[in-house]
Amino acid sequence: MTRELLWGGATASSQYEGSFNIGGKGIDTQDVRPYKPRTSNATKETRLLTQSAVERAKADIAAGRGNYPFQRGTKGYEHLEEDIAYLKELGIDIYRFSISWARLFPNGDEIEPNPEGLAYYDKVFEAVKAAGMKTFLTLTHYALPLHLVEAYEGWTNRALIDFYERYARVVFERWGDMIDFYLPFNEINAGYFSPWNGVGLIKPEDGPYDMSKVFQSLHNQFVASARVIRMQREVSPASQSGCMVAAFCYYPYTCSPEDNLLKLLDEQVNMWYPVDVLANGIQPYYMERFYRDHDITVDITEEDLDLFARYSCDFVSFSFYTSSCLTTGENGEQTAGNLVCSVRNPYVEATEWGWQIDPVGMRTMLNAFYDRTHKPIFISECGLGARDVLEDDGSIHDPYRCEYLQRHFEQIALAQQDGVDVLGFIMWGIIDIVSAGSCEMGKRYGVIYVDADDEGSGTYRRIKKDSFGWYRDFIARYHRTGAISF
Ligand code: BGP
Repeated sequence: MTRELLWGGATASSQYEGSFNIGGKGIDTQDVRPYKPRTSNATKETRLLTQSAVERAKADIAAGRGNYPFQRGTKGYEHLEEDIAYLKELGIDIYRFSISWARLFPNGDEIEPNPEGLAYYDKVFEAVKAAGMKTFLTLTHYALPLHLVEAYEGWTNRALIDFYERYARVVFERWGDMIDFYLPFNEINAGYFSPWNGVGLIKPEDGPYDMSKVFQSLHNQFVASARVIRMQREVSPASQSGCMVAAFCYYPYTCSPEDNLLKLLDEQVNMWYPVDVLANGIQPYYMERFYRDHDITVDITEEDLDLFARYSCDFVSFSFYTSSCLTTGENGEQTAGNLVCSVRNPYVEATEWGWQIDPVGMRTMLNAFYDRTHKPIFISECGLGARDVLEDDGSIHDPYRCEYLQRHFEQIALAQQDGVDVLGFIMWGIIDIVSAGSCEMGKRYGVIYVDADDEGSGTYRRIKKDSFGWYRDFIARYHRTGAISF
């Protein structure tokens, strides 16, 4: 029997809310990321921050200067009621959003939460529920209180596990009966590729990250995930717990045995490692070799392993945007992708940002995740980042986004026929928000346009794109007929 799917849309606090220093909120790791034009090769400075970059940002904040897009997001904090009304009109079944840890605990290590932060999210949960939508909560979506980076060195420090469980307990004790699905972390594999976003690690000024610190941080986040699930099952047993990774749909660039082995080995460390720990409840064998080969030391206790075995998640989730070709050779043109770079695949098209459009990859990933975990799967992010144009008559025509969605929905239907237990699909960036990777406004994902640019200029008024009506009608037709159809 094929499950009736839930159709949704997503935002993330740091990319959407803005009001970074309003209502008692503390500074977080996203507030200090500067905008750099993508044409410059400085974009790494926006993603992998050094100590000097953090100091410069703090000085800019004190002086009220500089272009830090996550400080303003797309002003969701001020537009809450209006935006929820749009989502209700859209008719989505479920809304994915994240709580800003620094809004509840400005420094992250306080004992008591910030009352203004509690009051804000009371409004959010009430508005979502009043609109008849289910909630899909991301407990933290890349935004770590900056104090935890500066005073504790981010997730390298096991102390963050206790701080995080304290924060999560406040969330579930206050809103647990309104949390239908949740993720302890967004893309918990990102800490390897984006240590600043993923695990709050400052990049050394003159060299690479200490990989023992990176993998200790990942392990500590896995322990925190399991501790949160243990607590949630006491406090709010009806909520469904998930683990989420960025899906890396890898293809060997050639049929050489070495390229094929590379695909398997890279998939293990880049994607399956968190899934095996958090969904399958094991510390996977292959990490021993990886640690040995890279001279990595990670402190893993018997108690940690017992937590993994006893508190694995209820469902599995991934973000899917693109696929990547890997090769051991030097052949092939490099291209970009979500979190990693790879070789250009001649069989698929790519976006202006180099992200390859591969709907069949969605079906491949759904089968691969279900095959590995035998747990229901929620697609928690998928969407098309594009340069949408606001016409003189106030319309925005984005047929390319409707086509992207249709081609991916067709593959979800095929995966269901394959026997994969799919829970639902959550479109990324249901409303235009700041790009996590590039800090741009110009890379738009939403079915709702926000009139703002990379420098923060604009009215921030909301305008429905053509894709708004397309998605609204698709969802209504699906629930009327029980089938994915166009
Ligand atoms: C994922 C993040 C999202 C979102 C998405 C799109 O890694 O979980 O926050 O940003 O990527 O990426 P970008 O915004 O860089 O286009």
